[in-house]
Amino acid sequence: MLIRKPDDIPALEITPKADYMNRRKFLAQAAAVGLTAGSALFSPRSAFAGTKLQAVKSPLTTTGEELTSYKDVTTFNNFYEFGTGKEEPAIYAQDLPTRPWTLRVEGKVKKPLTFDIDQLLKLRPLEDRVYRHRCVEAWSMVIPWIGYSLSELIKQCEPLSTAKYVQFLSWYDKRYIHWPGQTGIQWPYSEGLRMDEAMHPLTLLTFGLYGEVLPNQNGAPVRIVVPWKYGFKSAKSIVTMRFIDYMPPTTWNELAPTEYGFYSNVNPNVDHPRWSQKTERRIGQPFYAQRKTTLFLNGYADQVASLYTGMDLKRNF
Ligand SMILES: Nc1nc2c(c(=O)[nH]1)N[C@H]1C(S)=C(S)[C@@H](COP(=O)(O)O)O[C@H]1N2
Ligand SMILES: [Mo]
Repeated sequence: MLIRKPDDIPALEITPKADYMNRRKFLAQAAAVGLTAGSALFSPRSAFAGTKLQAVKSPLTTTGEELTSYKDVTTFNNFYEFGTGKEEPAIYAQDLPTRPWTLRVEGKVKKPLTFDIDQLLKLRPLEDRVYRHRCVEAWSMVIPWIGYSLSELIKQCEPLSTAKYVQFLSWYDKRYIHWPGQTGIQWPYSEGLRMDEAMHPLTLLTFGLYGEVLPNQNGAPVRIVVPWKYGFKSAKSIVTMRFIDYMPPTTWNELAPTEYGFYSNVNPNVDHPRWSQKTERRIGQPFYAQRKTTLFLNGYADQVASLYTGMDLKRNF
């Protein structure tokens, strides 16, 4: 993507190795470039950051993979609301106000409900689930998430039989967006799933990772994780879930429809128009071990291939 950034922030061109988790150092850097000067918007790092979450091991966890380090998981991110550089969300997402937070369920449901985040956290027992995470940009990670199946929440709302898709809308406040207008993205970030995909037990309503609440840059306080699809299907920091009878417009599909389809199932046999999807680079691995063969449906074919029987996955990419 061709994205120009303001050139008045050279001090923030920090190496991805820098320790952004050190709040005080960050504040000093921010102050040095005048980020906090006169800014009422700048809120201190969430009081919830680092809070432990109790979770039980899930039978749906992925085994046999080495976990990507906490540091890589939390400093190499895509979260365009907070910048387009991989290292930017870890800095700028500290502004994300994660409390109070509500998730509104609307549209074609018998019970349109608004859940407070703390209510959502207690709705079902939290599970530890390791998933492979494959970005459309051909890199991957292995992340120990915490959450419960999205289907558990959906059931509470009793969708009508006319609900065919569910749309997820992310938090959006233009006062906090970094370099708004420069990505061409229409905010809020929008994603969607077909109803059967949303109801699949692997689709995780996610509150944490590595035993604690989600760091802001990973989509605090609640996000979706769909492990057999490219990462962009997994909307972060969601505030609305809308049940609808049509395929919803989605951020990346609207931006570049020939490059990003609605389904976006991980598929090594369907290349992106500008690069191959046959292999991936596993973040954090030594150079000689980084290249991995990409697996059909990201290795989850046994569980989810039946959702797509009879569908031409080259056309429905
Ligand atoms: N709201 C929102 N959600 C988003 C994105 C984003 O830019 N905004 N990026 C997506 C992409 S491209 C990926 S790969 C994953 C990255 O999640 P992670 O940073 O927790 O690894 O989040 C997805 N969800
Ligand atoms: Mo991604």
